[in-house]
Amino acid sequence: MQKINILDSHTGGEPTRLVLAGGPDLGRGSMAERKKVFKQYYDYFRSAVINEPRGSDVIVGALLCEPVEETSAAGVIYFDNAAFLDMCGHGTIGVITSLGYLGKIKPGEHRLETPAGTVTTRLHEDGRVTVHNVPAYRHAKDVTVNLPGYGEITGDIAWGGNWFFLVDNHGQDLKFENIDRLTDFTWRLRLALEEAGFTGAGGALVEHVILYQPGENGADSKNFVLCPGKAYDRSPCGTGTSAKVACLAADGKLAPGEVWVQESIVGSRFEATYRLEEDKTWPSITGRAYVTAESNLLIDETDPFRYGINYEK
Ligand code: PYC
Repeated sequence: MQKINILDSHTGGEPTRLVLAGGPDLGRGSMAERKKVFKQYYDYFRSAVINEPRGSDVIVGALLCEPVEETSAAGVIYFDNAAFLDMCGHGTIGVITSLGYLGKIKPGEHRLETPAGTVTTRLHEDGRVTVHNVPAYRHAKDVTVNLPGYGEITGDIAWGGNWFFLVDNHGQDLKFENIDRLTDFTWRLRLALEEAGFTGAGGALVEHVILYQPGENGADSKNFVLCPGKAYDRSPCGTGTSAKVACLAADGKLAPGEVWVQESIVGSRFEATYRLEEDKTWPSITGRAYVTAESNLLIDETDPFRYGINYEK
């Protein structure tokens, strides 16, 4: 019986499952190199930890790794129901909160190595976490795709640690009760974007889509975020909000240091700012996570669904 020690948390409603022990040995390379090994040889582990019958589509996994640099608190590789992620904002807030809960770190500054690069984080005394993310940038402005039944939809393609298509004018009403319709709309948009050949830098797949509308009660904006495996992000999405901040900065709509309050479809909020350094936009995202469970996952070799339903190893 294989045993996997985990700590679950949620950040603004979006779960993070931190794997503390029992994960695969990915070697001693950078997190980007270890992510490649993970993907090539241990994809079944990703599925076993995230997918039914142990998990659900909405969980984002985080494999805790020994860091390369002594100055880092840890390394981490993120994954979800469909794929591996280069970076995850809500996940980083969850990981730092979890490491604080375990007594492995104290309030203060902590570096975390991710496949997208090393991010600096701050665990605040009051439990909030700030993530100083990797640089974000807009790759393409005003990209238009034709969506059958809806007409032309225009948005920006931007990087915030993952690739995003960000859309302001979409004709949708961003309300919790419309989640099924919003999921269907954004999924079609993602497929249309791919079919039309629009990508991120180097031909990267744009696997997240975000719709925006003006916020209320102190929020600058409300969003709906479609994740790679068709689940929606319950949090405002840290890497997506980083991409948004980069677009706002590029349009001269947000000054360095100014706070952008991003609300999610479930009403949770992140505060975002950015600084300009070396001609780059460096976003910072602040949010709050809560630990929800400490447990062990068990993999029984005789269980036909041990790696997930419909998973072929
Ligand atoms: O917070 O960056 C994020 C994120 C990515 C996917 C789900 N959450």
